[in-house]
Amino acid sequence: MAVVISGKELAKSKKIKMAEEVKAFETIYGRLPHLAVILVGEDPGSMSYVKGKEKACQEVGFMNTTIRKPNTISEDELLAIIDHLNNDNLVDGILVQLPLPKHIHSEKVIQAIRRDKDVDGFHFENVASLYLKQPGIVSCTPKGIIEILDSISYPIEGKNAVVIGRSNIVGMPVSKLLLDRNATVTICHSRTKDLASITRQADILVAAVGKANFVTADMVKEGAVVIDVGVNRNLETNKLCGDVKFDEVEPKASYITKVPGGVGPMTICCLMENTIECYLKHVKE
Ligand code: L34
Repeated sequence: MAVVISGKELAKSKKIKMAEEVKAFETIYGRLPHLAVILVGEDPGSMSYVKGKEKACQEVGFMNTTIRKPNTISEDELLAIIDHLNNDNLVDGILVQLPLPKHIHSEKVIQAIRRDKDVDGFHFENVASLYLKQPGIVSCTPKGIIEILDSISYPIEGKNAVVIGRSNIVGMPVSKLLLDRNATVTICHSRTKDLASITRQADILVAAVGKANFVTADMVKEGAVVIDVGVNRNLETNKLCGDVKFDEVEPKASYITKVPGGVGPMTICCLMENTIECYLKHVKE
């Protein structure tokens, strides 16, 4: 029987603390942190996550602008919006919700966001800072995963961490963060041979594959900590599920996160933290 770590509850308590801080900020610095979110199109997942971000901004007391555009928007129009937000001194953070429609070059759009407003931590310089252990904005999902492990005071040092998935958004950065905590990290992916023999060595197993029910009980070591990063949406039922076959993996794990209610809410919580970080740089300039 595992302890189910509630990312939702953890995020809730962290947001209450942030709301207190933010209240004080207004008196000290004369304005509130401001997060701008751009949502292109009507992907049900993206719409839901952006709603979550708006709600979190309300909860912590940020100013929030969400710009919604149809998926017919051109790359130039989108770049013009970013340019405008880059130059708005009252905007601290800019986030373009991914994925973008195919006719838009996502990387070009993401890199157009000023580094000091890059609350996602996707800017080349923020990515480089992570790998060179320099100060910078760390992207929200990997940061949230580490906060989840810290919430149970899990001693990461010396442990075997296995990350399934090598994306720039989750797999790669969370691997680096775990390595920085002195875990022995193995990154697995679609070409990995005998995946289960590797994942069975994991004290910490991070599933960021993007395939429902991908991680089964036979892949998990007794007593492992299992972090499910999957956001797989059943388009018919609109239900969200993770990468882990929860019912069979849970009895083997010592700690486990669930989808929904696990990593997702912590992603949003870390977005709030990153916005505060950018805001404090701006008001102290
Ligand atoms: N630019 N694009 C950018 N930044 C990000 O950090 C994201 N991500 C991913 C998709 N695209 C992005 C998110 O915000 C995934 N993601 C995200 C954020 C929040 C939640 C899930 C994914 C979340 O709150 N999930 C809830 C359930 C919400 C629902 O039911 O729709 C949960 O409890 O898991």
